[in-house]
Amino acid sequence: MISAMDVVGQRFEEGKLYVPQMLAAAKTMAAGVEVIKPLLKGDAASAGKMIMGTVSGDLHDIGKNLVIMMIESAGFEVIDLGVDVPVEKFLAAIEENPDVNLVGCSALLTTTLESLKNTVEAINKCANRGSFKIMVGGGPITEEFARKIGADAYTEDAYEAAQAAKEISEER
Ligand code: B1M
Repeated sequence: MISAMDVVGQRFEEGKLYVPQMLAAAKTMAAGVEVIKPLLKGDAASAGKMIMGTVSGDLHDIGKNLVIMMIESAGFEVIDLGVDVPVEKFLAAIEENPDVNLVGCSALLTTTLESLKNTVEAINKCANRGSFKIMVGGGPITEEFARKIGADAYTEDAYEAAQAAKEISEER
């Protein structure tokens, strides 16, 4: 399904597909993901708690939802803040959940990289910053950019995200 989405993205870039078709592809993929979801059984033991959202200005949520699905199946409880999440909402969720182990931010547009940077910078100033790790991911993000903005981990896909979640939450 991800490869098919890449084809949709490529055709959109070439002007052969438009936003409505891109949206239809997204809805189709979301329906497919719902079929897979019950097959991924979560670990009964709680590995920890994660807060996750797509940053302000960005409406893409399929990648975020896949990451959530994999991280839940690795035994984490995930609080999904949704899409277009303002910095204040991330900060409020962190304050309301002092036992949080991981905060994840997703960004899919080059235009929302700035928003990701602002979000991570603000989260880095939280009083309890030492008690959780920040993970970022999404198309335009690189390892170098993630490090530069002060995130603890960058992963390219949902599988790697779940592996990293387990590893870095154990580092605490
Ligand atoms: Co949008 N869109 N889109 N779009 N869209 C892209 C991202 C784009 C690359 C298409 C293209 O031009 N080739 C392009 C961005 C270009 C850029 O900035 N460089 C683009 C654009 C331009 C736009 C609009 C501006 C179009 C317009 O309106 N003119 C607009 C922006 C709206 C907004 O957000 N403000 C827009 C809108 C939309 C739809 C709403 C129609 C729809 C999204 C619907 C939805 O998500 N519910 C949509 C779609 C479907 C796409 C493409 C085709 C597919 C995205 C997707 O779901 N991929 C996309 C092209 C592409 O990606 N090939 C495109 C599948 C998904 C599983 O992959 O999201 O990358 P991905 O997630 C991966 C990894 O990135 C990673 O793991 C995931 C799973 O392996 N990951 C993380 C993601 N988050 C992570 C977090 C982590 C770790 C890993 O830790 C916390």
